[in-house]
Parts: sequence; C-alpha cells; structure tokens
Amino acid sequence: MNTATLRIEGEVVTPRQFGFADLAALPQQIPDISALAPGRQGCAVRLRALLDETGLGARATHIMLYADDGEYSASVPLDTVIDHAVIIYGLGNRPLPAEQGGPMRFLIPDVTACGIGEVDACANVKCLSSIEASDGRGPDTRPTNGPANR
Ligand SMILES: Nc1nc2c(c(=O)[nH]1)N[C@H]1C(S)=C(S)[C@@H](COP(=O)(O)O)O[C@H]1N2
Ligand SMILES: [Mo]
Repeated sequence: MNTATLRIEGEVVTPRQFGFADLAALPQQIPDISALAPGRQGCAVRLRALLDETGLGARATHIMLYADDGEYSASVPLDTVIDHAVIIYGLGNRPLPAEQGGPMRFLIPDVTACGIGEVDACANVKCLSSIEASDGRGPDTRPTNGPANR
C-alpha cells in the first residue's frame, strides 16, 4: 500500500500534495535518473514541474526540505536549485525503496553546478515529506562537518 505524499506548502499560490500517481502524471519527467546522476536509480520529476503546479509566492526565496522523521531538514536558495533539483519517486513502477531514500527523495544531481556552498549533497533529503517555500532561510539540520554520509 502506497499512501506516501509530498506536500508543497508555504509561500506558494496553491498548496497541494502529490502522491506517486500525481508525480508520474506531471510533465518534466526523467525516466532514468542515471542519465543525470550516474550510479543512481529510479524515475524522477523536476522540482520545477511541481512548483509550476502550485505557483510560487512573490516572497519565496528559499525552499525547506523536510524528512518524514520530523528531524532532518535543509534550506536552500530557490533560484539556485530550481533548474537543477529533482524528486526521485519510483523504481520499476513502484515507489522508491526506503534503502534509496524513498518513497520520495530530493536530489540535486550535480551540486557543483549550483556553484554555491549552501547547496551540497547533504541537501539531498531522503524520505522527503514536505517542501516549504519560505521568505528567507529556514531550519537546517545538515551536518556542517563535511560531506559524510549520514
Ligand atoms: N532524511 C534524511 N536525509 C538525508 C540525510 C539524513 O540524515 N536524513 N543525510 C543527508 C546527507 S548528510 C547526505 S551526504 C546525503 C547522502 O545521500 P546518499 O547516500 O544517497 O548519497 O543524504 C542526505 N539526506
Ligand atoms: Mo552529508
């Protein structure tokens, strides 16, 4: 049973939730993420496609990425990531397995392309439950001591 949803909220015009089928129905699909991120698996949709659906509020400067454990979160500048970030949501027509950060995970395939230190691999939030557009930076629990895998 797959009831996981991803909420898009905060400084958006129309907040909404996306389940597996909703994400699969959006434009801007990447059928195989390994084309953008060698070594990774799954199908993805561009962040831009979700934000096109909700619309963005004029005050939105950052997005907060919340994991479903209610503990891990990251806050990154919207302009920097909007044309890089994707949501990986499936593998073989099923939700992305938890071992790979599923059922939905945020991924910036090439963090160096973003060109700022605020955007790093630690912002690739697994078990993503909410993306909140915000006016300014929000809560961020990313480790500051280097790119260790946690
Ligand atoms: N929910 C959640 N997502 C998370 C983390 C975490 O602790 N919890 N760690 C982050 C960190 S510090 C890194 S470096 C990347 C590692 O993801 P990867 O193993 O898929 O490359 O996941 C990020 N996403
Ligand atoms: Mo990290």
